[in-house]
Amino acid sequence: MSLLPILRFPDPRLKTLAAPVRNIDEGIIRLARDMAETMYEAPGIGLAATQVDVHRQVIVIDVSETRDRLLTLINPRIIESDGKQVCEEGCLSVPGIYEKVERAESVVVRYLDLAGQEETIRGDGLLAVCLQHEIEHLSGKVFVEHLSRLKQMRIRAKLDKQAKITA
Ligand code: K2U
Ligand code: ZN
Repeated sequence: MSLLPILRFPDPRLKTLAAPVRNIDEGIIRLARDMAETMYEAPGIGLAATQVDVHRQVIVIDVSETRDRLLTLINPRIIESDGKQVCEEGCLSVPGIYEKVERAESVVVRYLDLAGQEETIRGDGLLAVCLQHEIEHLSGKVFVEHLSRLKQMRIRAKLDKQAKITA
């Protein structure tokens, strides 16, 4: 098992479109396992392969209080969405930034599990937010792009300042 380095916004690699997984081989299974380990260690409630600079459609999620309900979704697709909710979001690629984002209240997602079985999951509340947030990463979008241009400029300036201090 290994911890994977997480790309930091505004790294241009975060804008890469992830390719569908055609064959769930040892490499994909190892990637999913390392992503889960990285997510739990961060700690986070979700992680997309894009964030660890692997541009394949794989996400891991665990929104449980007990941190023992891992979901691994391959080639996830939102097939239904309903309602609206506003939730304060964070992102392991945008450390220290938490902003409100409007998203669908509930979603239905079709995906492949690690055994290659087609599954469907309905999520609402935080699970719905996390599913949308992670699936968006696979299309090269980071949650701050939902914010105003002014807010995005302020966030970039803050992260640049942080990077200079820690360099
Ligand atoms: O993509 C990521 O970096 C994962 C986010 C997941 C997230 C999605 C939607 C709303 C909040 C978080 C990280 O887990 S951010 C860290 C975190 C952990 C628990 C609760 C909120 C934020
Ligand atoms: Zn994120």
